[in-house]
Amino acid sequence: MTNQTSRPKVTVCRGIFPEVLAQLESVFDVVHNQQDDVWSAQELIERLQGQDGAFTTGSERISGELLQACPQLKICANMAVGFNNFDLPAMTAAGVQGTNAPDVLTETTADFGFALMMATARRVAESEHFLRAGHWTRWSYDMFCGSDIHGATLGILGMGRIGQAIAKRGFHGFGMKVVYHNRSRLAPDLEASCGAQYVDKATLLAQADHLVLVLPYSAESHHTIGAAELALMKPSATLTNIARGGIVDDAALARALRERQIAAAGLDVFEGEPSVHPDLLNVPNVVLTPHIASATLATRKAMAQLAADNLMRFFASGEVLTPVNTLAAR
Ligand code: 8YV
Repeated sequence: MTNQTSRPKVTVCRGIFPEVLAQLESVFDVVHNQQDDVWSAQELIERLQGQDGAFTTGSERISGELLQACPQLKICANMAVGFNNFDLPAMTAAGVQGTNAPDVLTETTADFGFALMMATARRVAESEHFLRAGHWTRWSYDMFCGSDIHGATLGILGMGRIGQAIAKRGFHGFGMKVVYHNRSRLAPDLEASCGAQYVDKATLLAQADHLVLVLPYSAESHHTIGAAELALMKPSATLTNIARGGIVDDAALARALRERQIAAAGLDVFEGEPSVHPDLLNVPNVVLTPHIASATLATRKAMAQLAADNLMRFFASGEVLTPVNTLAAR
């Protein structure tokens, strides 16, 4: 469909794998950002004006204001499964196709969620800091005692593909009891494959020894875990967030950690990231990672390829592989 005179114009908003960029450059006129600058909202508008498509990551906010300023934009392909950076109603109203990058990151992200939960329960980061600081001078019977994963109760809030993959690890690999809460209950065969039992949110909070958050961010899920929810958890419990910043009230969590209302937390995502609430930096019983749950080379390449495939398919045929909105027929 594409030829030299009518090649669609596409902006790739962040640095990406050179081989994926090369594929895009073979069919589109590309504005790229291989220096990987983080553009302000105004700079993003300027780079998207006159462009037909955008390759975005979770860092680029596609707002109503941007869509108004860029009326020729037809598609935004997100290199992320989450798409809370899209104002989806505004995109749909403007006839802009949105796509995400699901499935290719499920197992990798579940691996990381499990790793972060284990590091949190077994105090891996805290004890490493102790060792590096030269404080390890002798063994003692209760030094860095944490809590068990095997046989414990794993609580999962948000039982989509990643939640189910974490549940399977816990149930089949570690003999955990798995309880979950989700907007909708899974079909019985899916519940059985995860060994998971559906409970209401209060029961989940009260029963979980290790609570993992894997729900999408939206206005409704803002501060799903705040002071009131933390108060329902066991003092011995851990909380792991690999979902999105804003699902947890970070100030309330820092307080709960400092006061040992819960034992520990593992956080890969933060409100206002890459800034991290200063109180979280000052409590020892938290493992902090910089939004890397999907970060293996193979998975990041698959995510970038899927976003690129969505763009190439769209401009070749009008179809996409992984839409997040449905446009009225044009
Ligand atoms: C991305 C993510 O690395 O896919 C998601 O939703 O949170 C991560 O895997 C990040 O959003 C960058 O696009």
